[in-house]
Amino acid sequence: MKLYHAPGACSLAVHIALREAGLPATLVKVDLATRTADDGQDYPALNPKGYVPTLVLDDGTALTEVSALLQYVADRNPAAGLLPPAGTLERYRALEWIGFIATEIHKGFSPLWNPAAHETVRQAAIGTLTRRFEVLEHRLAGNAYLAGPSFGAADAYAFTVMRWAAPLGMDTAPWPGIRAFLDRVAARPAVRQALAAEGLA
Ligand SMILES: N[C@@H](CCC(=O)N[C@@H](CS)C(=O)NCC(=O)O)C(=O)O
Repeated sequence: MKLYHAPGACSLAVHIALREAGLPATLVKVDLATRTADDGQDYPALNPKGYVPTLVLDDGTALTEVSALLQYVADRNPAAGLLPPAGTLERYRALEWIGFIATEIHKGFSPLWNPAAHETVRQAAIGTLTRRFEVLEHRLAGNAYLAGPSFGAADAYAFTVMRWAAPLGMDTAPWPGIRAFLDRVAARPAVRQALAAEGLA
């Protein structure tokens, strides 16, 4: 497989999941400003959405969207325990967290990434994200991981997007559960390897 990614972007969640699942994948860096890929691939032709991540399977099929890719990776190696079996309530609970992270937190950060965003828009985004962070904090105050007793796909995604908070001006000091979660996940060997491979260690 090949993972088209940008260092530290949401593609990191899929990268972590691949390493946690022990699935080999070649990393290909994409320059998001120019939409060019390091391997010379015409990236918009591969993924007309233009953004990362794209996972190219061994038969050449391109799959996109973090939520779908996390499920794909988890299902390639169920023994890694990244997601509970399909059809179980635990699976839906994990998908509930992945959906929350994707739509409420990942996309909630969008105005903070936009240098042209007006200050009122930025402050509104910070207000909404603060309320979403409270949901995470409530869960993580008494639980090591989001969707179950052990690390899973939702945690890879939450770790990835919550890393953006401090650099985007949202100090995580008010949320000790989130801070401890970030430290806990960052200490995992697969996560350390993923961060190092993306030049983020
Ligand atoms: N819905 C997409 C969102 C992906 C996304 O937001 N990718 C960002 C990086 S985190 C990106 O590539 N942005 C550049 C762009 O949109 O042009 C997914 O879940 O995969």
